[in-house]
Order: sequence, then structure tokens, then C-alpha cells
Amino acid sequence: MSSTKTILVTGSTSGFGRAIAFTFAQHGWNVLLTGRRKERLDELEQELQTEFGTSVLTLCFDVQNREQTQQVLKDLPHDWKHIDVLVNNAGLAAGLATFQEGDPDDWDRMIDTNLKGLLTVSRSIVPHMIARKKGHIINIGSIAGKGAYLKGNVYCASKAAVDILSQGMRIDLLPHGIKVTNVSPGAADTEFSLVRYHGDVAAAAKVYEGYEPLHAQDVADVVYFAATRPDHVVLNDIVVTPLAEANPMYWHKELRN
Ligand code: NDP
Ligand code: 8X3
Repeated sequence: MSSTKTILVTGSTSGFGRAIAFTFAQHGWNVLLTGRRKERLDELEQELQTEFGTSVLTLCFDVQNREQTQQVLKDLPHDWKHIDVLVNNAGLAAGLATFQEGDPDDWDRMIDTNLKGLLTVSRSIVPHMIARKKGHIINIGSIAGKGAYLKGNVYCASKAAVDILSQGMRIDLLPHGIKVTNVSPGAADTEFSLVRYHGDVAAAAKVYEGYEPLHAQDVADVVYFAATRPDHVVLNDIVVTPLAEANPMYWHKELRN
């Protein structure tokens, strides 16, 4: 394994996580990639090694499972314990329903993944960063965390929690030289909507009709920029949207038609 920097990206099997993996691997970073779909992780590892010759380690686990997550991260191979950048990206929206019609099982999945998963992963990695007096945690929040929209309720709440948690982590970790960045993207064309609509391809496609959404690479570029600022510079809070989206409730899709 080379002595270049190491990034850990949760949720690398699709969307932002996958694009972030490619971007950092292309720039010669060692990449530690996680997700639940083992076949996808295996393919990704193969692809990145072939294309960029970088060191890749993949770990298959569910961030909702606290014990499993803690164990896997505790057992990291020695060479992989020095994480320079942690990107807490694994997350989802499950369902789009009014609060009164919401499914508590969907609520659990979102809170257990978007918030509790992020807590478990960060709590496992932070002690290594503290020991080295250096590190950078990049949390993938959402524009949904900046303001609620119709039927977004619990997803928005989970991402608002990521936003305020990023602020708290930034304060607590500052004495240890650790940077914390919250990235809040608007609508991006990934598997996000397919997951939100429980596999309904037509409903998912409709979300991106009539305008050009963000692409996963747009968010990966933002993350790479944030991660590569000089030591004395921190990008604390980044909101990035497609041109057509001023905020979660105000759109001007005609602009791109
Ligand atoms: P994708 O569905 O394409 O990717 C989600 C990734 O998260 C997958 O790799 C998935 O891997 C992983 N993941 C989901 N649940 C778990 C879990 N329990 N344990 C481990 N990994 C998990 O969506 P995006 O790339 O769009 O989403 C990435 C992040 O960005 C999410 O946090 C999302 O909320 C946020 N976001 C998305 C926006 C969008 O419009 N697309 C906008 C703003 C924020 P696997 O299924 O293999 O476990
Ligand atoms: C995903 C973007 O606007 O669908 O977080 O909530 S949005």
C-alpha cells in the first residue's frame, strides 16, 4: 500500500459514494469503500485497481448494525487505520408520504442509517484522528436538511440532524485539529429516488424530468475540492443544487427546457 492519503467512503456502491471513490482513486488516494452489496464492492475494487492502480479495501456491512459496524472498523488492517478523510455518505430516503401517512419502518431505516449510522462510523474513526491530531470528516447532508418540503418530514429531519451534528462535531473536534464539513446537495440523478420509491422506476425517473439535475460527479468534485484545501482552510457548510432548484420548495424547471 502506498503512503499517500487514505479516504473512507461509506455507501460506495452507487451514486455519490461511487463517484467519490473514482475521483479520489484517480488522484492516487488509497480508498476504503463500504456498502451492503458485496458484488458491487468486488466489481468496484477490481475496476479501480485496474484503472488507477490504487490501493483499494472494501468492507461489506450495514451501518444500521452498530455492533457489526464497530467490529469491522475496529478490525481494520493496520495499514488502513490512518484515515485522512471520512465521508459519511451512506444514506437514503425511504418513502415520500405525509407525516400522518408515514410508515414507522421507513422512519426507522432513515434515522438508523442517516443519523445513527453516521454516529457509529464517526465514533469508531475519530479516536484514530485524535491520536494523529489531524483528519477531516465530510458529512453528506442534503438541502432537505436546510428546509422541509411536502412529504419529506422524517427524511428532512434526519438531514437537519446531520447539519446540526456537523456543527457540534466541528466544535468538539476543533481542539484536535479535525475538520468537519457538511455538504448539502439538491436533487441529484442517482439511485436515490429508486430507493425512495421502493423500486418504482417510472416514479423515480419523473423526479428528474424537465431540468438537468446534479450528477454524482458534481458532488464528488465538491467533496474533492473540500478535502484538498490547505491545512488552515475549512469549508464548513456547502449547499450545491441544480440550476433549476433555488430551495427544496422553489423550482424553475423551464429554464432548461
Ligand atoms: P444512492 O442510493 O445511489 O447511494 C446510496 C449509497 O448508500 C449506496 O452505496 C448504498 O449502498 C449506501 N447505503 C444505504 N444504506 C446503507 C446502509 N444501511 N449501510 C451501508 N450502506 C448503505 O443515493 P445517493 O448517492 O444519491 O445518496 C448518497 C447520500 O446522499 C445519501 O446520504 C443521500 O441521502 C444523500 N443525498 C442524495 C441526494 C440526491 O438527490 N441523490 C441529494 C442530497 C443528499 P448499499 O445499498 O450497497 O448498502
Ligand atoms: C435528496 C434531495 O430534495 O430530494 O436529499 O430531498 S431531496
